Amino acid sequence: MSQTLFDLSGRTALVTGSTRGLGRAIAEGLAAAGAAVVLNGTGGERLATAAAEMRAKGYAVREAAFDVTDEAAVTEAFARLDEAGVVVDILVNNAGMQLRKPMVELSTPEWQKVIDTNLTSAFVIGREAARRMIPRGRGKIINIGSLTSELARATVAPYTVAKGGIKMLTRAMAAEWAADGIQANAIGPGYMLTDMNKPLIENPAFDAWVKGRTPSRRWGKPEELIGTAVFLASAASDYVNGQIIYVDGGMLAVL
Ligand code: GCO
Repeated sequence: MSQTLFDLSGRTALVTGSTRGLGRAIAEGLAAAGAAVVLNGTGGERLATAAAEMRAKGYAVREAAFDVTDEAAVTEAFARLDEAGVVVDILVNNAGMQLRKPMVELSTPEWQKVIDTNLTSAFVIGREAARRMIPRGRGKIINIGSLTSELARATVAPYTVAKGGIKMLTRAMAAEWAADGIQANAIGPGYMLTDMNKPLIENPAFDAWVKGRTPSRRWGKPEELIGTAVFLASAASDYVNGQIIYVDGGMLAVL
């Protein structure tokens, strides 16, 4: 029973920003649970290498090179998947970026870029996916939130605003698409060991703060998101909708 509930065989998952970091870990986790995976990056060597590494592990992998902030490129990528007969059953809106700067020094284009990358892309790609999921009467959308979906941190204002938006976009998706058999949920990772967080990990004061502030007393590993991702991608979560599940070592639960 539990094996069938979490089995992703026969399903295809598109994971944005999946050449490295959290997206890569989630893509590998979904593949290990049986899904075929469409990896995404802006192209070039990193995407080809990630795909080759996953194929070497025996996983079914397709590459979709597109910039998540380029709407025309997104539409084209979906058209190419349609032509190839690839049905996206599971969408993970993971692609994201960080820009750490005090707000008084932040330019409007910088603000916009962070919002476009972390929030608007999830709407645009989610809409393309949902347009195809709705007629089929099923689909899974997993958005990647953050602790900053709930709490602010100085120097990351646009990221915080985007991730707060991700929480509400997830609810908006559930509100509009749940009746069509789509489950839209989010994962809120805590402080994770990723390239994006390298400057924080390498900063002794920040590292000490994370370890002191997190009840688990450590940073999270990207692969620690897999269980929640598989749950939200599988039949096990068919009546779970509009939720954000924090995988944060307990951080949001305590002061
Ligand atoms: C930061 C980090 C964030 C956090 C994440 C925690 O600057 O605060 O880059 O990305 O790791 O938001 O959920």
